[in-house]
Amino acid sequence: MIEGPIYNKLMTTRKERGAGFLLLIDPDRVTPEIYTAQAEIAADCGVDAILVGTSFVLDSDFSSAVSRIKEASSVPVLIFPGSYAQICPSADAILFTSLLSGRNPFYLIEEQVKGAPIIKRCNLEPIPTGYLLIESGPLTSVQYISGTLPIPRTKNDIACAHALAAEYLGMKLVYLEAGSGAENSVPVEMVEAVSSYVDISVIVGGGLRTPEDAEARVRAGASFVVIGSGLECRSDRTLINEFGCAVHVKETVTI
Ligand code: 1GP
Repeated sequence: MIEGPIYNKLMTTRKERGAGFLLLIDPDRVTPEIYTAQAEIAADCGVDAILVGTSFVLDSDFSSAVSRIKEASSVPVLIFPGSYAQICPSADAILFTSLLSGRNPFYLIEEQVKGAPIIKRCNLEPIPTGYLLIESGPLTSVQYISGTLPIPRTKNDIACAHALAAEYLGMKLVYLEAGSGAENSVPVEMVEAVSSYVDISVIVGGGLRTPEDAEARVRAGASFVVIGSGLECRSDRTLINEFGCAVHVKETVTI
């Protein structure tokens, strides 16, 4: 598969800034006023791309949320889908995920088969991504909704084997996911083990509450970190900026 412009842009970011800062907006949790404000200030605050996604749509109109975010933002907007029903044309790209850590055929392949023709029709750039759920404490929404068991948080060898399978299946990214608002984020040791084991870029997200949490994952080898609930309901420039500085380790000025 030919690599698309958004994937290439992400790779350039990783190279030039040390790692990329991905802001997750969940339109089920953030009001349109807040997410529009976040999208407007994203580029100035060091956000490299915005992910828009939710485990399931409650009362939000997902497609118009993506359009509003895209209109307000000058950084790429990627759909991070909870289901094929969230595919819409106004984004720049979509993380075409398969929940490889689970054994539920619905999230391994069925959603993808339903979504692929819609992605083509919408002319979206798909970025094939192996999605691995990592044990993080109390049951998270994504575990509950997907009906899958996460990889035990101390089993680095199992996480590495799944990540390598993603690479050998031709996926471009592997996402280590603790779950939104997770009590415990993906352990630094696991990020280190997986990042040094595979050649594809590693995304880490879920429960990263502070810039220090994010920086520790980058120092361990993560190419991208995702911050959602750590910023939710806030369009605080200072805090978003602090996450950006922490993630962009190549730009950090050391005295
Ligand atoms: C969830 O990894 C993302 O899919 C981000 O998680 O909301 O906990 O930052 P948080």
